[in-house]
Amino acid sequence: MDRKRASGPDAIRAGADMATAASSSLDALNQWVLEVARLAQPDRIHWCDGSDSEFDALTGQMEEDGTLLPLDAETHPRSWLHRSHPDDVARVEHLTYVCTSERDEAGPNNHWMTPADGHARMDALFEGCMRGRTLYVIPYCMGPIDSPLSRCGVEITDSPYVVANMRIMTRMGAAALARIEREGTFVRGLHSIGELDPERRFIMHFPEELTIKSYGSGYGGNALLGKKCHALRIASHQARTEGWLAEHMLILGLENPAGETHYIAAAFPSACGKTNLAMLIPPEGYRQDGWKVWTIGDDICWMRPGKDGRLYAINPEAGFFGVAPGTSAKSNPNALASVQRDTIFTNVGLTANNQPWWEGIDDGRSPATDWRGEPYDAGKRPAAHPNSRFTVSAAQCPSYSPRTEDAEGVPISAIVFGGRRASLVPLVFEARDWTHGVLVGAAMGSETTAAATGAVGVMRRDPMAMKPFCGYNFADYFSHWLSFDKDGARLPKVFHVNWFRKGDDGKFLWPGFGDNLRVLEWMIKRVEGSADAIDTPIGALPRPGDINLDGVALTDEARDKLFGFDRDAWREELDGIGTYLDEYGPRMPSALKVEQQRIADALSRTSA
Ligand code: SAT
Ligand code: MN
Repeated sequence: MDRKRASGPDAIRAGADMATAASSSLDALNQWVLEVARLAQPDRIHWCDGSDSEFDALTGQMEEDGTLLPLDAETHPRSWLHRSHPDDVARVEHLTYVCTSERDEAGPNNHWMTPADGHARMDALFEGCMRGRTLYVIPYCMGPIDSPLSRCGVEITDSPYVVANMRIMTRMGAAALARIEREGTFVRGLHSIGELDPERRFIMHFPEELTIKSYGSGYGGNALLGKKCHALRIASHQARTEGWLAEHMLILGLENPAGETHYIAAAFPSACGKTNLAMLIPPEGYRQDGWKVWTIGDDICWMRPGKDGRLYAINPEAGFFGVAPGTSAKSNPNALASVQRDTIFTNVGLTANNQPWWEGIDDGRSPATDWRGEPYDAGKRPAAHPNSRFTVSAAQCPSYSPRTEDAEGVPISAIVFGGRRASLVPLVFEARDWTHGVLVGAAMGSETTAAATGAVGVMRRDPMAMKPFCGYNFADYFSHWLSFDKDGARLPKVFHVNWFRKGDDGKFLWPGFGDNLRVLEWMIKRVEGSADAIDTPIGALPRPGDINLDGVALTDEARDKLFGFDRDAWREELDGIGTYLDEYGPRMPSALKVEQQRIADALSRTSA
């Protein structure tokens, strides 16, 4: 153990002497660890170095105490199932707070408390909560360890499951600690599973202090603090002050037959197919022609303008925390191939042979045990929880792009926004310029999914898919987006897609999955200036002939709905968007209101 680092009861006692000596960032880190230890009273402190032996020791210990169940070692080597508490299976948006000194800083899009109230509430929960437990200190880096776009954090947790997941999802351990020592700043994330009591659960953010406190949940975005809490809520705040963007977007590279790769960043709400799109396998004909999709990230994208005026993006994460149900050899063969080894599954079902199983895996096997560990009974509950997940290193994905490690990031050619919209919204349209693109993102709507607790299938506005994740007032966030349109900027084109349009019979009209490449191809050709579209008030729409539909059988209804727009229904939508923007009061940038009015007027003109 490095003697600089506090560990064990001696170090806790030594804390008082260190209080005045917090000159370097490691001293500051030490001091914070000691403060937390004094409050939470752990039996032990363990500094994570991120090594294989540490991971083996942790997983071994979790196998022994039943936290992890080893899977069939032949078919799924070094892989486990974790069953979370049945009341702790998704993010809890109603218990997630942004604590800023001014309420308006957090905005109507966030639950708010003063920082003083937030700390008081959380510190009371943390008091003595780690008695009998080990306090783990996890230094981590979000993004390639040597990238100027990356940012570091330290999570303190009492959950070894969180440590194991953070090791897969972030660059965790010694290298991150060295960068923290060099840089001096880091995001502080304090986490305890507490009693896993939904009545004693809060996820609080203190963006002005670059601090997170999370109590009472061991699940995903509530507990792996590098993910939504740091890389989106805190990072969006940092990005605003430092001139970059922290977004809920996948990043993929689309390589054409000439060997040129365009990078696309795409925002969809949780559980709307980001992982599938990021790992897309082109349809047969495209594959033969030489098209290829490269995966950079499936959930989070940090972007900033480069010297040439283009936006450059990195994936701050190192792994995927993907939704298991629906993942199959047909829907996402790359994801399936990724999770054959070295994977932690959470809340999936099991076959009689201890292999992971979920609804939609469609490989002929059947479940024996459900996600709660009970014998599978189709009448009782699904085998896998709808929000069950796999945690796996990104490098295990067959389509993993070597550019993921690029310190400078990849240049973005197109930004895509998309929601789950059963009606109204066509397959794809292109925004006429950046301001229109920002409005398209701000107006995004989507039906809710199982990724958060609460009703599923309810349409809500989810601007840029950031409704649960923007760490400050949406009105200021839209202003920040607009501010990128300045002299010298060479901004990406902005598109909106809807893979989820349904016909009168309630069935999806677009085949989706690999066939989404046809839409991406059109986008890239628009970027290159080699594809057609017609201008409409809502944006530039392809005609069916502008997109390669060879081999896709579409009914007349599908063609009409996927490639057309209903002027009256869109007039109503624009009214709804206007009302939504007004909810943000005078902070809402006037440019967005002007843009909304421009489109509403164009829709009202019969000749437009
Ligand atoms: O639970 S997570 O926030 O990590 C996953 C998601 O909801 O997107
Ligand atoms: Mn997500």
